[in-house]
Amino acid sequence: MIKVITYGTFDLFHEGHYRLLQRAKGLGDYLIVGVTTEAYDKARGKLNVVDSLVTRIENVRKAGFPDEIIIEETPGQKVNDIRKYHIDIFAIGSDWIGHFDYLKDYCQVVYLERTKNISSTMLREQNSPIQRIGMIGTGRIGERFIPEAKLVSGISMQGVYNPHIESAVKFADKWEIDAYKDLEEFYRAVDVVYIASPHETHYGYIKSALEHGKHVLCEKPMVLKKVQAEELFLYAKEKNLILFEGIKTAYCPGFHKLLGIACSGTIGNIRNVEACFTKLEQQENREMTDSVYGGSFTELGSYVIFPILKLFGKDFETVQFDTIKNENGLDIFTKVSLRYPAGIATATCGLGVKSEGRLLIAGTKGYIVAEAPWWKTSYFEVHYEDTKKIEKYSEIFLGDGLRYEISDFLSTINGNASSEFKLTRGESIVMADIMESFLKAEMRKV
Ligand code: C2G
Repeated sequence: MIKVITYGTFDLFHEGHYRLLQRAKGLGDYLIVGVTTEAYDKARGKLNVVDSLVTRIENVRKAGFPDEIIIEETPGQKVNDIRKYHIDIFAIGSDWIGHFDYLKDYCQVVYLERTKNISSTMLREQNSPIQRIGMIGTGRIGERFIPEAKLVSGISMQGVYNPHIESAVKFADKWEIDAYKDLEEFYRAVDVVYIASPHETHYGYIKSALEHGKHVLCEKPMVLKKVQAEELFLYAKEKNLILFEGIKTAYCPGFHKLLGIACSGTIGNIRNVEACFTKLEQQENREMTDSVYGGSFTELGSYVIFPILKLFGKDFETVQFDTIKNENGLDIFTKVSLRYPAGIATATCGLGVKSEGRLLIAGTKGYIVAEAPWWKTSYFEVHYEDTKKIEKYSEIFLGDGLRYEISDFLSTINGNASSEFKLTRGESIVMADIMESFLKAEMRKV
């Protein structure tokens, strides 16, 4: 009996897939089809798969050719599967020519001609037209956003708005996009808006973008007042628009793995969370000189408060701030203590003091530790009383990580997979509330 194996995502199952499976089956007597998991597709950079694993398996089964369906979870799995299932032929579409020649050491490798003019990408684009994204602000984060956005299919970078037209033109030339100095013209040219302007301008821009019927992804901290966050989320809801706060950790696959383990009972009941993020900043930068909106907490506070809200929830009993200030009266180091009914948490951040920058989650049975840069989680450990027992977890984190946030924002717009649980409106509102309390405690005239 000749055994054949093939693999694929088989998203939005189409004729190309059908014909591939048909010909793969025709190469032998028994066909095994490996269907990729969501985590594996994310890890290999396929961020916009629409159908769930169950749906994709069901579609492959219904095609009628496979004798057996397996799950593909890791890149090295093909070699092991070929040995395990005593495979004679590995078949795959011609878009992969050469890529799988290394399998020739184990079985025959056949590249089947790809069916022309049909692909999952094409169907995704038909179902959900390409979203033209426009960016407001041309700062450092904007520089990081564009290369990441290019990796997410389904959106295209249209242009940038900055009231300082010279900055907009310079930025637009560099990235080969359009520069707009007129906001109305900008809104006419784009479908969705990414806001990366100074913190204090977020509220105004979000409101006007929503008024113009645009979905919005806004950099953290989205706003610095609770009522503003409440008002904007309500307004977005009324207008049936998506409003996302861009805290990239929230959308990072490794952080989700960590949250899952922390909440699974593995370390018992969580009693203490300590999150720290420090980044030494140049004295002359805006963050160190803007005496109203600058300082370490407005800059980095969202990152360190976020895991605490995820693990302990929104209902803390007390919140207390301690700061060390520079000569401009700005906090260069801030410690926030939150008291919950069943636990305590500290969020520490600094722009003028360097610390180890770790995330520590302590429970009644053990603790989880993720070292810096835990906000781009790719590795963490679980420790227990028995010091010899250490569980190690790693997860892919590609590039600057903004691609995960952009991809989740896009799929929410397209109504495919809701990612809103990753950072809820309620959590964003509490975050704005904490920011507001901080600015009040610092007696800043916001
Ligand atoms: N295919 C095809 N014709 C098309 C589209 C896809 O023949 N018009 C083939 C692909 O070449 C592949 C299979 O259908 O052999 C599944 O395609 P995808 O769902 O895009 O999966 P892919 O990313 O190619 O999976 O381990 C995973 C595999 O390495 C590749």
